Amino acid sequence: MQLSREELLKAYRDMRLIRDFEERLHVESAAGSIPGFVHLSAGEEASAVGVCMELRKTDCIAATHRGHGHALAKGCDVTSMMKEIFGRRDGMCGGKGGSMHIADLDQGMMGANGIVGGGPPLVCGAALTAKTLKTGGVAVAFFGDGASNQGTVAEAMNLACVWELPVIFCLEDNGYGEATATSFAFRGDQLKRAEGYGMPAVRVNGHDLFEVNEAMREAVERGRNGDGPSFIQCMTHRYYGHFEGDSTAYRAEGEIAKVIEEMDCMMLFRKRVTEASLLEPEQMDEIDAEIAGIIEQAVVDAKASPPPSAADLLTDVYVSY
Ligand SMILES: Cc1ncc(C[n+]2csc(CCOP(=O)(O)OP(=O)(O)O)c2C)c(N)n1
Ligand SMILES: [Mg+2]
Repeated sequence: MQLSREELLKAYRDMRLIRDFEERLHVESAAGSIPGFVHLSAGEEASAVGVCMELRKTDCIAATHRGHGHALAKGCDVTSMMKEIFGRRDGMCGGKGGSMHIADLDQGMMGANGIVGGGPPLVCGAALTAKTLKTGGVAVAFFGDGASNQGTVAEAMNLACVWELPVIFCLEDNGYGEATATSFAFRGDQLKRAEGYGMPAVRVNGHDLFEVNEAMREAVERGRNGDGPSFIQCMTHRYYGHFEGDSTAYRAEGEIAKVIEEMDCMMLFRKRVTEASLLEPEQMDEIDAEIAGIIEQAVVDAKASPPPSAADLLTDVYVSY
């Protein structure tokens, strides 16, 4: 099915927003402005956006430790996220969570997660709620190739199949878990593994928004129709190190430069929509300029925002119902 002009513009805008957000954090992190660990998802925009553009606000996602892109694609506020990552009191979680704990339940963003493989069990809960209340909602778990070998992921997949939950398992396979190449950690076939639990599984080019989106449309339809979970393996690459400060000595020389030149998701998208006369280059240039301004302002606002006070340490300790 053809995406509308509005959907295409929104998809490009969201990918640009994530790319600029991450590139700016790369600079700010090197300058020492950001406390704590930062994991960037630049290069992986097409999977976050291609998946989230099919979701309603009330659908839930669980992200990973590399979760900025997922949060932005799900509709989380840019400035509030920037403030959170800078550890400021007005941040999305009061400046107490930082990059790896961004969450906004109003947007269906259940959280980034410092626990690798922590997301899939969480979304089973959200999906069970949707199924029980018959809302027609779905829930998405983003997780990495490293996480895919965690017991939590296996259990979540099995449970989702047995209970026929409307879960979409989105594996972002970027070829590495920290410094370990996937071939050192896994010898099987991800699709066969997912199919073994009893759900349909598909592998897509994670740099191609259209391929990701098509797979997601089918998966969402299954979920909303009560036909249970689905698995999508997005083959992708992260452009920066595992974390900011990583020397990436484990990469071959020129490995990422080649990916950027040959299959960058923004480049592929622009080529596809201009060749097919779906969008004008100028429309995308305008978006680029608009997003550059938004990111600049978000950083200015984050730097001007106060840090949490000592008294804030004693709040958010217990949940109040
Ligand atoms: C339960 C758990 N084990 C180990 C770690 C340390 N750790 C953090 S990120 C990471 C690699 C994750 O790789 P992958 O799932 O492929 O995600 P990617 O970083 O490639 O996006 C590991 C082992 C952790 N945070 N949690
Ligand atoms: Mg990985």
